Amino acid sequence: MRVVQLRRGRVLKLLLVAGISVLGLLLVYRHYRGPEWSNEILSQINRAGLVMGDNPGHQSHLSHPGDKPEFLGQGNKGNFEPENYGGGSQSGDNGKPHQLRVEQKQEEEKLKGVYGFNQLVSDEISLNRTVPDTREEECRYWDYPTSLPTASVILVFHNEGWSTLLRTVNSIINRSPPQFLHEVVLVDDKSELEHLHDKLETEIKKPYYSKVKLVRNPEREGLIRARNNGALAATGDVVVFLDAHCEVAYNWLPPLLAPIHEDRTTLSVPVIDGINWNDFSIKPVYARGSHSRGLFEWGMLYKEGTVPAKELAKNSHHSEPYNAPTHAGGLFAIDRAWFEELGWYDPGLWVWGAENFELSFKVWMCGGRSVWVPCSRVSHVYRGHSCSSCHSGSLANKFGGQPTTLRNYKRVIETWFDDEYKEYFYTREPLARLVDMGDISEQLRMKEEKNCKSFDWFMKEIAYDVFDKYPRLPPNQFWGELSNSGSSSCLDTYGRHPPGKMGVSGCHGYGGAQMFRLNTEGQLSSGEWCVSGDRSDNINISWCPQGSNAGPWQYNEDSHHMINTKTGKCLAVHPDSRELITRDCDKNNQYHKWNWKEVTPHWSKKRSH
Ligand SMILES: [Mn+2]
Repeated sequence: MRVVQLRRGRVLKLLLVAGISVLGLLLVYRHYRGPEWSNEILSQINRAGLVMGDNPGHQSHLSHPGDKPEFLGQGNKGNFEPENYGGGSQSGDNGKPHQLRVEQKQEEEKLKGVYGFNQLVSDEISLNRTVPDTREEECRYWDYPTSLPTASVILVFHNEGWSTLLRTVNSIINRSPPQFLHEVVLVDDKSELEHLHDKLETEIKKPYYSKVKLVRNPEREGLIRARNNGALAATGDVVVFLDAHCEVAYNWLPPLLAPIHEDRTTLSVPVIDGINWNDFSIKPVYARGSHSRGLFEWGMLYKEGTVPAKELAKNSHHSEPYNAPTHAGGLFAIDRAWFEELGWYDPGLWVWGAENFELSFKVWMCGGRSVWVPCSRVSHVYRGHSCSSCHSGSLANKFGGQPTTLRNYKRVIETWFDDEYKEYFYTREPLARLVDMGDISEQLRMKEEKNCKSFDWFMKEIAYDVFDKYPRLPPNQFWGELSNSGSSSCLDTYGRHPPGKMGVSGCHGYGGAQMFRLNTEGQLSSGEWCVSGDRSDNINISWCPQGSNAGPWQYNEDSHHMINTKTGKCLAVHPDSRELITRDCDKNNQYHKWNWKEVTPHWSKKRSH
């Protein structure tokens, strides 16, 4: 880890050098210990980090109960509102789309392939373009406390485009009250692209970027650990994580810091607007005036739902922050010391995935809260194109082909779920039982030590709307691959999404698109999708009915028939076309017979024994 730039006094610089040397040694030590990042090492790194953050008079920010934002009434502009919104006539100003010229087509396509979005369009848009004010009008009329905590905004990047990265930084510097913006910490997760080396270091030496500091991971860590590194290097009161291809909007920071100022155990989340990957226009993702909040289904896929009326009733204004069980993961703010108390992100999580749940669960269950903040807006580029620079590369080798996301889910549910709820996860993801999740004793110890509440409490008090969409799962009657006797092939979704047509293909034994479950209520599903049982011959992968686990399928272990009880017909394979069809059941026809077989993937624990 190398801190490339920090503008401080000479004494502080010396302290820094000492701190960094210790850090460097620890990182080398960690490097030789391999991928397991033990908490012991983490805490040592942290002590070194505190040397770096030894600002005179610096204390961690305390809660100020009752010191709340104040609504000034319609038409009375708040204390941190800008004079103007939007304006300007440069390319992309006001979040308008930008068009390229015909002769740029070749270069445009090349860069799309590298970055996953239209980098050439981004390069032609000013780094300090104006954006639309997508907030509800009420947001302009709030005064915020003037003694808010300071923020370290942390941007993790790997092979980020030049202009998208710097536009993120510019928007933060231009649109944050300087007294609250302590620093912008760039964490380079071992990028290969040329412009992110010397060129970037030279650029951020310009006085305009005096608050920007650059930390480089000595090896590729993935998003989760890279963020922990950023939080360790940060010296502000609050860490604000953003993706490195964002643009913050007008008066985004005070509303995000205010709930933390009031209660330091708050995790606050800005509302995301979309930056179009192709023309870089900025549009709201959510319908105007609507409020959403983060949920999950039992396979731990991130979901959102409309905020229940019960939550909104707790506020006197529609623009106020509201409780949310979880968040998408990319953008949020948390008090740095509280984050540390919670053990940062579980350092045993690999690469990407489940870290948003882990943090939300522990924040809520261990005495804090999480809110979404409608008056804090950040727009984000969603990639719309495959990209060569965003591949995991060396990361994949590092973890020996193990399913890192599934492993992360398992760590999180084994730490935070009660037994009853763990069963729902394993029902939804049977292969997770076979994953080696590593050691979670540190996480369990923290949970015990902080006397954290039960998951049942969390589900009943905070995430109760999860049940409306995703009720408690009944057990699987069968799971695995479903092979047809006549054709010797397996039921397959081909990885299609609803309402894609399903079929059969050669049985491969890896699960994936051939992995199915039949529950005790007749629902036949694959991942989060269901196998539809309509009257036509076409068997489709379709959306499961919301709020129900029921379905029409029944497997007869004697006849080996898979029967649709609505139509009374049997699932079958056409002997000639090899299409998936339904027919009147015939006990002598091998093409009407199916067998369930549990799969054992190559990475599973069972095999290695
Ligand atoms: Mn992103």
